[in-house]
Amino acid sequence: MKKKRLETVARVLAVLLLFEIGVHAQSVLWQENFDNVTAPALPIGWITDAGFETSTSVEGPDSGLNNLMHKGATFGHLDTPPLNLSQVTSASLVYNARRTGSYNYSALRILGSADGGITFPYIVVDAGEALPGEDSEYMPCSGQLPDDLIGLADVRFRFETQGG
Ligand SMILES: [Ca+2]
Repeated sequence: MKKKRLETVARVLAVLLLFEIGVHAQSVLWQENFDNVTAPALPIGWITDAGFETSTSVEGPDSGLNNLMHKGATFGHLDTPPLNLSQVTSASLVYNARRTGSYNYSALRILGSADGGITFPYIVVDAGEALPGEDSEYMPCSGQLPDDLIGLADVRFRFETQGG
């Protein structure tokens, strides 16, 4: 019985937090800091399978108190609103992330959709590179957008996690 309770505590501590997600070309094309909604609500246009919510539990540097959170050992995904990349020739997805020690650094990957979120066949940031190797600190993460997403008018990104 005692052991089971310890496992539960470890899972509650498994937290992934993201703030200031943006797409950058030579300038910032799009950005979200999650500060214009009240936790646990997501901003308009973001779609999750209930695995993600916003939280004020750990403030991010220079991004206000509210941030995106995934907690626990469950699978989950979160899709961004549609983005218009028709005017760009190259771009990167840039974000800051923090994880607790029990949330595996390879649990998250970021996928891209060229059809408005119906399918996500493109890897933007692969598992093992989408979260900081070091836990308990916010760190910048990024991925170059694959050529197949450049110049399209209806692109979405999916944060897909196996949980911690
Ligand atoms: Ca924020």
